Amino acid sequence: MCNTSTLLVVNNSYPGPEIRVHRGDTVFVNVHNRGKYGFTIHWHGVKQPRNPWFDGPEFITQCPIRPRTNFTYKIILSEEIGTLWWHAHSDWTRGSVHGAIVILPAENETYPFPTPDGEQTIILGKDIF
Ligand SMILES: [Cu+2]
Repeated sequence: MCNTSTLLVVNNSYPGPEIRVHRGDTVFVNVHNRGKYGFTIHWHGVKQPRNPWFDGPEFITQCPIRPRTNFTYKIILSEEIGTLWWHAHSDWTRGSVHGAIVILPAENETYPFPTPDGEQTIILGKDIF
């Protein structure tokens, strides 16, 4: 038996848009909440030294972004490299609001492994932490 469900997503995309940056970058992401519920975004695996107010856990480091408002995250990358991910961090919203953060080497660096022949996109599963 089939049924249809409505999901909260980012930019009509599931998973949400990929953020592609370089190691050591500072990234600004302006989140416009056009949904019906408040939520936050967590940048999973990004250490953000001395920058906890943009880490995203709801009611711990920030209040939810209310419907019809926006919030600009300042994401400070340090030693991270490779693929991390971002996801909503408020109750059930984390089930559908997520996407990849691809962190390439800095402009003056090479990969810490042989240069890949290509890339493959893998859709994240249901195990969300
Ligand atoms: Cu997380």
